[in-house]
Amino acid sequence: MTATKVSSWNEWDPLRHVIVGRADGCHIPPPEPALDAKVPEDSDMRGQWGMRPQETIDRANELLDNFAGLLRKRGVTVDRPTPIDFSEPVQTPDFSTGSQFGCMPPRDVLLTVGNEILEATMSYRCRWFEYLCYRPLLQRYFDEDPAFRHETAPKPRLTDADYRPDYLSEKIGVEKRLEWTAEKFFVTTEEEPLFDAADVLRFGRDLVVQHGFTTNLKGIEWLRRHFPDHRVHAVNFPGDPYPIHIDATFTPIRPGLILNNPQRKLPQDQREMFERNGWEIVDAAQPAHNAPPPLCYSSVWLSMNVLVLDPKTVCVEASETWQMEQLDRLGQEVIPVELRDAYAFGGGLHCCTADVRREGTCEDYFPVQ
Ligand code: DAV
Repeated sequence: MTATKVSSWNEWDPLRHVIVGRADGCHIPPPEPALDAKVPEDSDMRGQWGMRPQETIDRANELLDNFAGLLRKRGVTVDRPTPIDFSEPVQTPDFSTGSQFGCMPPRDVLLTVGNEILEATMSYRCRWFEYLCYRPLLQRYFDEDPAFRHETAPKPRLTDADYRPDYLSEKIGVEKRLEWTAEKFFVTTEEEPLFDAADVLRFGRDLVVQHGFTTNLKGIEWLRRHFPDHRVHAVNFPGDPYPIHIDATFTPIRPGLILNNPQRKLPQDQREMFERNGWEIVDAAQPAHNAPPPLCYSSVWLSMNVLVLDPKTVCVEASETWQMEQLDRLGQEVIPVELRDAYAFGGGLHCCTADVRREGTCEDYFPVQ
C-alpha cells in the first residue's frame, strides 16, 4: 500500500487511485424544480418516487463491485463511499424535500484539481447532503496526505428563486426545450453560484465547464475565482434538451483528441481554442441502444461516458459496440466493462468514479489562447 497522495490534473493521465460509487439505498427522489426539468417528459419515472427495487440495487452493486475489482487488478487503488440513509428527508431553513438520492456517481459531487478535492454546491435539493457519503474518505486523505486540500463550495440556499418557473410545466415539448437551451435559458437562475462537479472537465491549466441546468454562470465565475491559476472556459451545447453534466457530451480521450456528441455540437466560436492548439474534436459513434434502461435519468449517450485509464487505454460499457469500435479505430486499447444495469443509479463509467490520483503534472495544453 502506497501512502495516499491526492493529485490529478486532467482526464487521461495514468490512473492510480479512484473512488467508485455504490448503489446502496438509492432513491428516486420526490419532484423538485431542477430534477423535474431533467426527467424527460415521456419518462417512466414521472410521478413515482421512493427507494429503488432491492433487486435492481443488488444488480447495480454487483456491476460496480466488478468494476472496482477490475481496476484493482490493474493496480489502481479503489476506495468506496459510505452511503447514508437516503430515505431521510432534507430540511434546511430554506427548503425541505422528502428523500435524498444516492452515492453511485461521485463524479457529480467531487472535483479533483491537483492536490485539492472540492465538494460542489450541487443544484438539486435531494443532493444537498450527498457529500456526507464521501467525508470518511476525505477525512482519511486529510490525515494521510499532508499536502491534500479539502475544500467545499458555499452551500446554496436552493430556494425557489434558484429555479425558473417556466420549467415547472410538464408539457413544454422538446422543440421549446431545444429553443430555450440554445438561448441558454436554463432551469437554474443566477440567484447564487451553482455547479455540479460533473459539469467540469480538467485539461491541465484549463478547466472547461458546461453552462446548463446544473451549473449557472455564477457557479462558473465562482470556479474562476477559486482557481486563479487556471483558465476557466464556459461552454454550452445547443441540441441537448436536458443539459446536465458534460460527460455524455464532450469526452477527452488523450491529449489532442476529444469525442463530441453529434447531437450536441460545441458551437464554432467555442471550438477555436481547441483548433488553434491542434486538438481534434470528432463526432462520437452512435449509441448501441435506442432508449435508456428503465427508471434512468440519463440519455442513451452514456455510451460516451467512458473512463480513461491512461492515454492509450479506455474503459467502455460492454454493450456499446459502436463506441468500442470507434475508440479501437482511433488507436486506443478498449476494455469492455459491463455497467448498463447500473445506469439508472446515476450514470456510466465516468459518472460512477472520481479521481484521487493520476500521474503527471499541470501542463498547458492550450498555449495559444
Ligand atoms: O446525456 O443524459 C448524463 C450525464 C450523467 N452524469 C445525459 C447526461
